[in-house]
Amino acid sequence: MTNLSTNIQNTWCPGCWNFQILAGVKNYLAKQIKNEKDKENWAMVSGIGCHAKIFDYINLNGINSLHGRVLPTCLGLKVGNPNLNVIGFSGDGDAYAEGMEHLIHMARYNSNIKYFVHNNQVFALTVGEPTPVTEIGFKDKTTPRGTTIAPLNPIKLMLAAGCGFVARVYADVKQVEQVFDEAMKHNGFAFIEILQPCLIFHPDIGLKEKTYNLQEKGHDKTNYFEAMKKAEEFDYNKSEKIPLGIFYQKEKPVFEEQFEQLRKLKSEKKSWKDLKR
Ligand SMILES: Cc1ncc(C[n+]2csc(CCOP(=O)(O)OP(=O)(O)O)c2C)c(N)n1
Repeated sequence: MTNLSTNIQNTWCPGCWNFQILAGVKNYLAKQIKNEKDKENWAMVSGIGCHAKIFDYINLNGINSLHGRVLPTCLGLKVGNPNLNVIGFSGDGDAYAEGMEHLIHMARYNSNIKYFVHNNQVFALTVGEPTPVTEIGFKDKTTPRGTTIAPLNPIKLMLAAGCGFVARVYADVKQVEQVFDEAMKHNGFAFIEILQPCLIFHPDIGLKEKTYNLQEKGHDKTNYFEAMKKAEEFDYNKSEKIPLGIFYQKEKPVFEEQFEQLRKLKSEKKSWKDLKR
């Protein structure tokens, strides 16, 4: 057994749903990483925000990147060493505001990166301003009369952008561990949105009791149009039900597999540092 914990003091609020995400991720990693050598096969990247503190609480190599720049950092790691399992963590602000352009293009590029978005519907670390997925009517100090701008639907957006693995889970340790496992079996970019209410600035507005599992209802995850229909069910303002699970999965050409040099590095289990200049 290798130690995936760190001795850094955890500064998330007591009871924060991020603890569930942390536990789910660590549970999965603990099954894959048996010793210090195995750890060399993994790298993690986080953005900036409450979610990003996960970087401090998992004993893995990686980069605590800039706000909104998780995906280009992940891509750099992957291209530098295509043998690495690269996992990224963003908040909804990080992914859908500051990092939006990277998200859309990563869906197109389809690098084999697993990407978790901790969606608490606010910029939490900066004390609760609305993000692109905050519901209409939400009030904070910057929007005392309530937001009026319609939230976007990230699942629909990812489907439209060509993402080959589109999933949503609630911040529940088991759901996170399970979807991580499914995402790792997928060769390509995996987009995983995690509903992670913020206890202080955006508590659960009745979301959890509306959730149901797509796979338990026999959803065909290979059917793009069914996936779009399911994505429509939840729009943050007036949904009766919230689908969770894998909306869509389809293998597509993977970015790093399209370059001879990178294919060679992968088959020889090498990285750029092994190449002669
Ligand atoms: C380029 C840039 N813009 C703004 C900030 C300020 N900032 C730091 S954390 C943060 C909010 C992060 O929100 P989110 O990504 O949703 O993560 P959360 O804190 O909710 O987990 C912001 C706006 C920054 N650090 N860098």
